[in-house]
Amino acid sequence: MQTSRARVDASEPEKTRRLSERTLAQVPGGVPRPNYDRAGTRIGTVHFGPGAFHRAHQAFYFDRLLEHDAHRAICAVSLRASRVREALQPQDGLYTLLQLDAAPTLSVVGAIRELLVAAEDPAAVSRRLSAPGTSLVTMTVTEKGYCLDGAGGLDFDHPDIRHDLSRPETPRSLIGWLVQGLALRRERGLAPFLMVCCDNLSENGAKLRNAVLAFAARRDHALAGWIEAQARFPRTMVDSITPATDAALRERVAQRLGMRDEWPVQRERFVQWVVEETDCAGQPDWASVGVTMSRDVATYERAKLRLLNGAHSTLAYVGLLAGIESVAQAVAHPGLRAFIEQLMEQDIEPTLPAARRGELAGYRRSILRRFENPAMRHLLAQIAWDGSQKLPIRILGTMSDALGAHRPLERLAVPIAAWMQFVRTRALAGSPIVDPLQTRLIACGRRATGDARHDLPGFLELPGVFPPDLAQSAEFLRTVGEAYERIAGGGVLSALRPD
Ligand code: CS2
Repeated sequence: MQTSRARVDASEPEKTRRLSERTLAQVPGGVPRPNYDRAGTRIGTVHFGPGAFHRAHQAFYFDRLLEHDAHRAICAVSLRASRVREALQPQDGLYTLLQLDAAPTLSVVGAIRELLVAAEDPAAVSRRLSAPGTSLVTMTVTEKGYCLDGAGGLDFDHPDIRHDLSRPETPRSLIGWLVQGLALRRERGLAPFLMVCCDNLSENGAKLRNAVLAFAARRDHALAGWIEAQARFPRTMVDSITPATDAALRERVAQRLGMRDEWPVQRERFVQWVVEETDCAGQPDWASVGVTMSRDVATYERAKLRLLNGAHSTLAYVGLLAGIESVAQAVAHPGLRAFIEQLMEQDIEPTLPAARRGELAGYRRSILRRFENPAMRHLLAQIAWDGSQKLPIRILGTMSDALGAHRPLERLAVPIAAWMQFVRTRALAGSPIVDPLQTRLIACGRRATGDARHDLPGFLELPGVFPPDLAQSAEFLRTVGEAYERIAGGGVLSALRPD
């Protein structure tokens, strides 16, 4: 990245001054900034999907790593959209992170040294992926970015996957890019990079591995064999609540810095990253910056996805139907609070591995405290995005386990029914639904009448959402149908109370 080292003109008005290498020295003394020589760092990591979560989470850890390992700087690659590059390139990759709690703190993060948009400059992305210095590829492309089908395998009918198989050198999908990068490294006699999925998928490492191998096998069997033998895809659990950037944050940061930052990010102070230990050479010293290395990521991951994310999605759909705006407001609502506590304790926790049962009550309480954070305005509407992709991981897996163990489904059915009613309400109001299945969801919602027998089949036929064990279960249909009709008839809060 080109950085301008010209002196700052002292007369430059504060309003127009912008965060960059050139103005970094003007950042007020109390705001921590990169504690290393940025110009002396080297790119060792390619990250796909540099949204707010990546910048608030992984890049924060890597900023610390760079203090003692200069070869870990990040090349941030957006697959299509150029907004992040447009905001951060003029800032030489610098941005601010606000940590929200009773005493909020601001810091400048410098780990991103290069910003690329794959659709605009595929050659540059290929160069980075095949560079000898690149040892790590990380990603946060959200659930839908992996192009998986309902069974968790690669969806060969996905338009991006079809495109990438016909034009493998200029891919559109993450999976296409990973395989292209690996193919180039193999040709050049380089070892594969370590691939670290940082999305909220269950068994994220294995799903990524299967998708990469399936795609590679369609391209070239020898390549697939090489990846299978040599590449590693550790499983991870990532956690930090990251409300989307809004005008209030930009203004707050500008006031404190005395200069503009086009895209600051914010998160709660709590941050956690658990990475599976693998035998791959050349890894960063994860533990030195607070990453937990574990051979048992499954336990952390399942507890987090089901308890935190499951509760989040429940609060989102139930809360929005009740006219509530934020997570903190939702957990302050007495009826909703009691419901979510019961759901977590009585319905979700029994499906989690017994080994950690003793710790679950404390974990549940800590999650609820995090949701209450008065310094954070985390909009339920943000969590409600992509329900068709999130609910299978966050709630439906718990329901399958509960069904298998002959445990009750009544409470677990409520978030599913609330999601269907949320879709119906938005579709009838002509409001957009942010979801890769948006067109089908709007059609389902428009046809819906409020009668479960009429409406449920349309939802159950959505591709890749409802696993067969649930879609064919009379108990599942009964409990979701009853919750759905109670919401339609008496409002969402009536579905939370026991009969
Ligand atoms: C949230 C998550 O937006 C959502 O769907 O549930 O982003 C959640 O805040 C994070 O997973 C917390 O680590």
